[in-house]
Amino acid sequence: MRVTDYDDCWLQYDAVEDPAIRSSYRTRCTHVFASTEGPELGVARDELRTGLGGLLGRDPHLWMHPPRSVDGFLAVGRRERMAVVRAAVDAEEIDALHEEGYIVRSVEWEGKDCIVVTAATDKGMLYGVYHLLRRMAARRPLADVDIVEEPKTEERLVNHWDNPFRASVERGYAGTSIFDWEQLPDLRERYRDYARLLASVGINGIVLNNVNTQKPDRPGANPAVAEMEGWQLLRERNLPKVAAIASVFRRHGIRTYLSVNYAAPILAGDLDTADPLDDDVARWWAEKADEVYDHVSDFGGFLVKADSEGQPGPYDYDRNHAEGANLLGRALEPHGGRVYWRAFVYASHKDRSVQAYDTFEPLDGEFLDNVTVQIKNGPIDFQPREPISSLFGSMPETSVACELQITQEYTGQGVHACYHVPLWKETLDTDTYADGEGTPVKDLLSRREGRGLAGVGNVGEDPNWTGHYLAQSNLYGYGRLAWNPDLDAETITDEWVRQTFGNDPDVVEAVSDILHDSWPAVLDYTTGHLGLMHMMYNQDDVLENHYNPSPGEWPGYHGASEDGIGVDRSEYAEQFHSPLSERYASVEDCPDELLLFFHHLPWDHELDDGTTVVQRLYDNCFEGVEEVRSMRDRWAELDDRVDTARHRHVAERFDEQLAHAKHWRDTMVAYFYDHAGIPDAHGRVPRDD
Ligand code: GCV
Repeated sequence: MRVTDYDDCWLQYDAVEDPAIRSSYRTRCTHVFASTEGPELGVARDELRTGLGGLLGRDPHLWMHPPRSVDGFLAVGRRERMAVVRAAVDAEEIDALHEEGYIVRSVEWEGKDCIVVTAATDKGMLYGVYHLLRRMAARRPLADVDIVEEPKTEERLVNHWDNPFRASVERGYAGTSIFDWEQLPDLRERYRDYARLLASVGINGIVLNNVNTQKPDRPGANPAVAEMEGWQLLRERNLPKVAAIASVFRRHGIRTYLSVNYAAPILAGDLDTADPLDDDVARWWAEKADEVYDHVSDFGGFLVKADSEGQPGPYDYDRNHAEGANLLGRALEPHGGRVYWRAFVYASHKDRSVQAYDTFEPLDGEFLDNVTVQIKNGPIDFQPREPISSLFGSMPETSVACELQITQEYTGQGVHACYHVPLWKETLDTDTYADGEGTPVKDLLSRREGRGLAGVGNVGEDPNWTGHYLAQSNLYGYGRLAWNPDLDAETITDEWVRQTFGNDPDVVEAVSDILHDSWPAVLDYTTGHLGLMHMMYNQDDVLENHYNPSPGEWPGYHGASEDGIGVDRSEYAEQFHSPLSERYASVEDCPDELLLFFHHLPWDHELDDGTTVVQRLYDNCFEGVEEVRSMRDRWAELDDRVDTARHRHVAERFDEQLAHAKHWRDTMVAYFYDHAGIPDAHGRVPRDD
């Protein structure tokens, strides 16, 4: 049975308690003069009705003309249509504004205290309305507000790894997929609410289905499942379903995309090849694109995982990835569509880290303008921490997007608290030196069509959307960072906590601190905080995959042996621009947190502070558990400040996380001791329990 009673996440709109703030808000926002023309403005009006109704503690009055006999009002509309907007905003300001930008400004007009929200487009106004509501949720003043805001990136996508028809979500920890393909084109209320959540943080694209569009051909794979996989969405009979979902997201300023299978001409068509240089194949894709756009006129485009983990690709025909991607680019080009072509390609290569660069860097300049190469933040696979991908800054002639993982595949899944925003900030702020000093990753993603961010989504059918309540912060934070990668983590955290848990200063401080301590804790007990990779259990098709510790399983990733630990990835270091390449290649200069990613070092190698490698690993694993204990205790203290249901939910998970962190610690320290044979200086290892 589908759940219908679910959470509002950060769109709670709790009533303002402070009388002075409430009165100021009521003066300016009880009466709303809002345009009605476009679909996005309809959404904006609905959101204002809900949001202001909650915040003001009474229903707002919505007007089709400026209200008279009132002390003030909120105006949402175009400058050319509203005198009050003209009084607040110059024409040149609107002309200079990005099409998704907006202005929120207070103005005195005909003796009334007014706020205007305006933009060059309806979508911009919708974003402006969400900004205003966010500000009110944080109880910030409206009397002298003057905000001119534009996104820093053009493409801000959420990628769903949802498997249509099976309703499962690959690496999803929040229940089954929210997309009910059996019932579509019938729509669910949940689609609208999800679209609201995404639009409120500025997401403008959604990929509906998993990049794995076909069950890999491997022993144990269930052949019956292949009949129900995502490649089928391209079939004519399924396109009305796609169109129905797209109609909901469109109203919220979000374009719909599909993951497609490279062999679709064979699977969904009747060709016997998918060779990108074959004329029939090109014709098939062009006709398929026409068909898709007949159903979804503003369709965003295709996302492709090719030649990776069992998915087909151009290598099957001895073609390269530019030839592969451009085939789809040409088909989408007449419709204004875009191909997101993933750089996550690896196979039979001695070290996975170098392969994306080896594959794609030589192809720089060969991709069509409407092809974006989508690059994971790091070279391995969403580990708790990785260096940036060396492809950032190495493809100046190519549109690139950074793929981040919102879902917590390797960071505790649905159980552990792990706030990813600081992790993402680290990636986005890292200087690539591509154009000399001062070329951080985020600048390579900014303000050019086809560049931006893609986040692997974390929502599912759970009533709270994300499985773990605190994981809502990752969805929120992703959206906010995608809109503006310059935002600092603290600002994003503060916004989220206030909107989600209210403005009690003790709660804001405690929850913010917990979130900020959560990633370092996970790093400590899952990696020893020295850059180890893939210490997780790693058997496909089992629930605990990538959750439990299993360091002995894939030693190639972390290099533990009798003589030391870590992997010599000097070849990877060479792929960076100077001075990053030298910094990573040098044991002395490499930052501690990446040391064992780049170097194989003796267990007794001394770090800067005189601690040995093995001792630091022990210390950090123990420290990680204490950090979780502290987070759990701080959360427990909020029991009379947070509502019972949410408090209990998070408290239970902290109990589970603490037990699991101990399991991680004990497994890891035993493993290190087994290889190093060096006891802990504090007598904690070997353990006698
Ligand atoms: C969608 C990792 C994950 C897979 C995922 C893959 C990818 O290997 O474990 O579940 O597949 O990355 O990003 O394509």
